[in-house]
This record gives sequence, C-alpha cells and structure tokens, in this order.
Amino acid sequence: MTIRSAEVLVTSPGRNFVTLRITTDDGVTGLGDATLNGRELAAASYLRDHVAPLLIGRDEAQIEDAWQYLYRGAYWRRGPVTMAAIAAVDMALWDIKAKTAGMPLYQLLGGRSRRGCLAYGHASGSSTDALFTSIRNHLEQGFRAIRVQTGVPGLGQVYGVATDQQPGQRYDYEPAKRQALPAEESWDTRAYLRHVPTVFEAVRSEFGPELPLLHDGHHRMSPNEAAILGKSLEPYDLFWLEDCTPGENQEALRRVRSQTTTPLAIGEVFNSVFDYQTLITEQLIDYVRSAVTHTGGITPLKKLMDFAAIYQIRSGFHGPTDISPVGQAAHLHLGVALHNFGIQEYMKHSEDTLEVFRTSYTFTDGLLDPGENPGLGVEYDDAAAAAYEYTPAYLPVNRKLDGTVHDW
Ligand code: KDG
Ligand code: MG
Repeated sequence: MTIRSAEVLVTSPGRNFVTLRITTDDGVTGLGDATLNGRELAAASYLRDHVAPLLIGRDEAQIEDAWQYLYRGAYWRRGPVTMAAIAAVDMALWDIKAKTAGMPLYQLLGGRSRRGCLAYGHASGSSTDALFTSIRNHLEQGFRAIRVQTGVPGLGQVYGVATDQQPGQRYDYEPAKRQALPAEESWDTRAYLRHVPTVFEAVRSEFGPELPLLHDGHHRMSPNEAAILGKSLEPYDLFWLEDCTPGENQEALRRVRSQTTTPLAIGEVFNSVFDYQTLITEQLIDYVRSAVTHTGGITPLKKLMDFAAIYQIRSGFHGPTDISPVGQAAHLHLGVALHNFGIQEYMKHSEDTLEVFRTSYTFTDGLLDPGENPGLGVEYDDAAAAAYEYTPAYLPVNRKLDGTVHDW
C-alpha cells in the first residue's frame, strides 16, 4: 500500500485542534495530533505546505524511515512546530499499521504491562475552600491522584488555576483565552513561595497522608527558588513537583536535586530526547513530562522512555485538554505497554470535543485504558468538526509586579 492523501483538519470545539488524517490507496485511515496551543496555524501550515506533499505515494508501513526522512530531511532540526508536524505523521502511520494488523496499538508496542494507566486530575481554587471543593469533586469522579494549584494572596488570576468549581460541576480549564491578544497576569515568586507550603499543609490535614498530590511550578522559579520550594514541600510527601525551573536550562535541576528529595518532573515544553540528555544521564529528574504531540510522536517517545528506564525514570506524559483525544489515546497505548510507566495526566475533554473525536478509551476507578479497538481507537467526525471554526486563542503572559515580563 502507499499513501493516497494527507489532509490537515483544523477545528475548534471549545478550543483549537490540528489533526492530520492520512489515507492509504486502499482506504485505511490514520489520525495524528499536531495541536500547538496558541500557535496552531503554524503547525497546520508546516504540515499542509511542507509535509503532506512529501507523503503522497510513500509506503505507509515504513514508519521509522518516514520519521528520519522528515526530521533529518528538513535540515532545520527540532522546534515545536516541526516536531508537532512530524508527531502527527508518526501517530497516523502507527494508527494505520495497527488497524491493518487488526489490533489495538499497544499490542504492537509490546503488549500490556498493566491493567490500566493511573491518572491524575487537576484540582484548583482561588481559595483553600474552593480548592477543597475541587479536590472532593475529583475524588467523587474516581481520581486517585490529584494536582493541586491555588491562587496566591495579593495576586489576581494565577496561571494554572481555573475558575472556582461548584460541587458536582465539571472541571473546565483551558489556559488559552479566545481573544486576539494574550491576557497579561501578574506574578510574585516570593508571595508564591510563602503560600504554597501552607496550602499543602491544609490539604494533607483535610485529606490525609495517602492521596498522591502533585504540583506544577510552570517554569516560574530560579534554581535556588525551586530548591527552597522543594525543601519546604518535603513534609507533605509530593508525588512530584513539576516544571520548577525554566525548560531551557537542564543544569538548573542540578541545584534543585542536590537540595531536595521532593520528586521532580519536567518536559512538557521539550521537543526531543536531546532536551533530556543531562537530566536523564545525571538522574536529575524522576518523571518525563513530554507529550507524543510535542516530541515528534510515538516512535521517539518510546525510545526516550526506554533510555529513561535505564536510569529508573518513569513516564508522566503531558495530558491537558490541548493534547487532542488522538494524542491522549497514543499516551494510553504507550502507557499500558511501557514497563516504566509512572502516571498519566488527565483533563477530560469537553462534550463538544468528544463529539468531533469519538474515543474508545475509558476512565474507571482512577485508571485510564486505551480500549480494544484496532489502531489508536479514535474516529474523527467531519460533520461535527465543520460546525467549529478556528478562533485565535493565546496563553497568558506573566508580568512581575514592576511590569517586567517575568524573567524565566
Ligand atoms: O498549553 C499549555 C498547557 O497545556 C499547560 O499550561 C498545561 O502545564 C500544563 C500541564 O501540566 O498540564
Ligand atoms: Mg505543566
């Protein structure tokens, strides 16, 4: 078989998604996710203008060769736009291969290692009371691990904190706002460092010692500030502290690691194994936070995780709502197959999104499972997608109290 068509599908059921659909000449289709939050049209153009024409007539079974051809052939290596585009091709080809074999993709990745993927949900609140309500809502939905984010006294809207959830209400948080210009939020690291340990103290005394708790620093600390936070959170036994330092500086984690035993996770903004070289070989982290969508696909993420396994480092793939159900399905197939799976981030997509992307994955008793449908197990509904036009949306910019764009 060869590739007959490669279509780039942009839709916006509540938020923007970029999807690649590859069709072979005997009609088998595969889907790939190339969504790059806030920069979606750049990934769509890269695919439509520079990748799709190269795919027509290629053998769809040669996944590794297609990956190397697109990565090395571009000459300009890495970068989020390039890697999201290559990721979409890679996912779609794996989807086709598994559908052709009549198997769920995880079977081709080595078969099951576990019953399901432990998932963590996001709880947040502008105050401790609102946070507790959100945690209770997540526990009622079956989550067995919770990410905790709160507002900081003296600051307004804080990145990573949703509008307060009412009892029984869906947690609905999309950090990109649908407007022509990014929102600007203020940030004060000293106030944050003082406040966060008091929040974890309150959460531990309310919910006890067993519940795995996670926290995301969103790259906002210097190495020493991150070391201070890691130390101050040690009494609360975090599952992980995520993105405590800027993504570009791998050496920053040396300082943090040498000062605290709080487990560390990083990588949602990384786009290749090279971003992890120091972190993995020096064992400066405990969890890999990459997404298939932003790391070039299933092929390189599997290699990255096998490399990480040698150093006792586990997966914690990035799974917010800007990873489409196609990307999330790929995480789950990898997750059940990998031996060194750690945890999977799970923010349920909106009903509108799930009307466009029909998924076979399930969430039961805190575990996500990819299901048994052949391939990735996701169908794309063109008619539903057509109702949702692309709408510009941007992630917010942080400014310090004196008005400077935040350093890190
Ligand atoms: O697109 C950016 C979001 O996906 C990101 O802010 C979410 O940090 C995030 C997380 O850990 O899910
Ligand atoms: Mg994060």
